[in-house]
This record gives sequence, C-alpha cells and structure tokens, in this order.
Amino acid sequence: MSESPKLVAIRDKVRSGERLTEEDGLALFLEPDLLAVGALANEVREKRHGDRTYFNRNMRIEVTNVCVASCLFCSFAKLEEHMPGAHTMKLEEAWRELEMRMNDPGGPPTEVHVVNGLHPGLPFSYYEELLRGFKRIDPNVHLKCFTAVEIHFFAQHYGMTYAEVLEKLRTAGLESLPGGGAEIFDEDVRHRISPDKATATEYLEVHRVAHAMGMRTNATMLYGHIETFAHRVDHILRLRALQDETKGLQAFIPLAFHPDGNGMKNLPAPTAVDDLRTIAVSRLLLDNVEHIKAYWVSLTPDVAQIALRFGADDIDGTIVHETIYKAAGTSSPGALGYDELVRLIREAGRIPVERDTLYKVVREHTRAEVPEAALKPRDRVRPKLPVLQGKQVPS
Ligand code: V47
Repeated sequence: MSESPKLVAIRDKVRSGERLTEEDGLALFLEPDLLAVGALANEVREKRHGDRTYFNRNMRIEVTNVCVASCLFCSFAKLEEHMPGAHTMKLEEAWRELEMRMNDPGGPPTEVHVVNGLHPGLPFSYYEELLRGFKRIDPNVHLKCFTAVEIHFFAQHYGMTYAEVLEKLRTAGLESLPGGGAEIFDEDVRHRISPDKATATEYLEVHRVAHAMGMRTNATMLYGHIETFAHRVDHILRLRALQDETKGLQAFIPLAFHPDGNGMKNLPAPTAVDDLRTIAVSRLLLDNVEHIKAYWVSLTPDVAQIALRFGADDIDGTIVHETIYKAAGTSSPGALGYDELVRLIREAGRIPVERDTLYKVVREHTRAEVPEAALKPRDRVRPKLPVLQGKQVPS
C-alpha cells in the first residue's frame, strides 16, 4: 500500500518532536494503512520504554453498584438498593476480599482499585472506613480509589469542595485516583450518554485539584459507541492540555465499549482494528503522558497483546473480581494469573516489568530468548500419541 502524503508529513513531525494537531489526529484515524499508523506509534513507544511492558498485581473491587446516574452504556448500575441485582457490601465483606488475597502465591496485591456507583444513601464515613480497613490489613497496599465522577458526587452530596473530599480520603489512606468516568468529553455526546453525572469540565477539575495536592491520576476514554473520531481527538487533546498544566496524569486508558445489557445494546462493539488504531493514535497525540494502557479486560487478552506493538506499554494487572465489563458482556476472563500476564507480554516479544501503582519497578523479568510460543510444545506434557491399527504413530 502506498503511503498517504498526510501520513508521511505526520511521521516527519513525530520524528522531529513536533507536536501533532487536531487535524493530524483526525488524519491518523482516517488513514487506511493501519499498520503504518501502528508502526509509528510503536516507534514512539519504543523510544520511551524500549521493550519494557508494565503490569501489576492488583485487586478490583466494586463495593456498591447502586447508582443515581443513568449512563446509557452502563450494564452494572442499579438505581435503587432494593432492585434485583443491587448490592452494597458491608465493610467487613469488602475488607475480606483483600484479606483473602494476602497469601496469594508470589505475594499480596500491591494495589486496590475501587470503582463504585453513586450511592445516595451511605454516610461519607463508609468510604473513609473502607480505606482505613484496607490499610489496617496491609499498610503497604496502594489505594487507587474513586473516579473523578465519584469525587464530584461526594462533594455535591456531602457538601464539601473537591479539595476537602480528597484531603479527608487521603487522611484515610487514598493515594491516587483511577481514570474512570471520563467517557467522552464532548458536551453533546456526554449529555446523551451520561446526562446526570460530572461534566467534562468537572471531571477535569477534580483531576486538576488532585494533581495540585500531589496526587497522581489516570484518565480514560470510552470509545466505539455514538461518538465520532473528531470527538475522540477532542477528548485526547483536552487531556493533553490538562497534562501541560499539571503533569499529574500517569496513564491513559482507552476503553472499548461493550454493548451487552445496556441502553446502547443495539450498537456493535468496536472491532480489533478500531481498538488498535485508537491505542496507536492515543500514543501519538498524547505526547506528554508517559503510559498508554491496553486494558486487557476491555480489549481481551489477545487484542491487548497485539496492542503492545501499537503503542501501548502497559496491560493493567491480575484484577481477579471485575464486574463492570462482565455485566457488559466481555469475553475476557475475570482474572489473569501473574504467570499468564508474564507469558502474554513475553510472547509479544516484550520484557515484562511488574510495577507498583506509581510505576516503581517491583520486578523486572527476563526477555524470552525464543518466542514463548515456540517453547510451548517442548514444555507441555507430551500428548498421548494416537494409536493406528495397533501401531504407534512414530513421532
Ligand atoms: O468509568 C462502563 C467504563 C469504567 C462500560 O485507572 C464501560 O487504571 C465499556 O475506569 N463498556 C471503569 N466500558 C473502569 C476504569 C478503569 C479500568 C482499568 C484501569 C483503570 C485505571 C480504570 O468502565 C467506567 C466506564 O467508563 N465502562 N460500562 C461498557 N459497557
């Protein structure tokens, strides 16, 4: 395939360190040669991180799915506590989840990632106690809890400023914010898919306040539903502008829309081509955010593995109990073992690096000397050879 002049010009810009524009972002989404876009993103990825690919030992927990918001894409939330399928954990139940992981082979999780519904009936002390309890069980575990949308809800519901909410939660053990709740920033799309939660400006402001307090945060983008490529570019550029200002974002995570069981179930899920292109364009446009995460739950482990050659340098972690994507019909497993993550990364020709939440290296693994797949037949227990007419087939 011959290269489009636009792609050639963008490549020159990237190689000379010139910042890409909104128009460049759109051109990358429309470029027919997906592999050329991927190769360019891979170049940037390798310049920053070489073959290193990050993952962590984490635990996901959603303590309540009761939520006053009615997001069209959500298959997880229940409007009221008494509805079938609604659940709110007792604090002891939530703490037990971590207690049960303390003797995991290889060590306990280094991160607890909490995402919840916007529950109107819990006291603020519930969330403070939740964090304190996790820290009592393991003072070393990093608490990455509550999206900017939840922080905004707490501020409104309990009558505090963002800084007051964050300070109280930090005193209870909070250390960073996950990136959920960003969806799509464009006001029109956001109004249609998430009419009654924090606006884009409010989402960004919560991150700004957290950064000013010295907290690191992640950001996400939910793509593949009713938004256009222009909306995706706009979303990424709003994050780039925030990052110019604060430098507090550490990872960007494009989240592929899953249609099962929600208000947009008539839409098809994005394809692997769209997933890979979105990862690649994110890597190229977001030149001031260090890490692009290929979240294996949203992409499937197979696509996430390929994304490691399309600009992504992180694959998230072991997780264990994920419920948001499970409700929305993901075909991904609920958990991946530590060794499985290491194998996925090695097989993609990369070096697995276990990190903590703030990207401090916990353990750097060796590179696979030969692709892992090539080792498999030798490593596997030899299958019983078929017997034909009483004779063994020679191996
Ligand atoms: O905020 C909800 C999204 C998010 C659907 O910060 C859906 O490291 C697709 O934010 N189809 C929660 N997406 C997950 C999240 C996250 C995941 C991994 C790592 C990090 C991090 C953050 O999931 C929600 C929403 O945007 N979501 N429903 C759905 N049907």
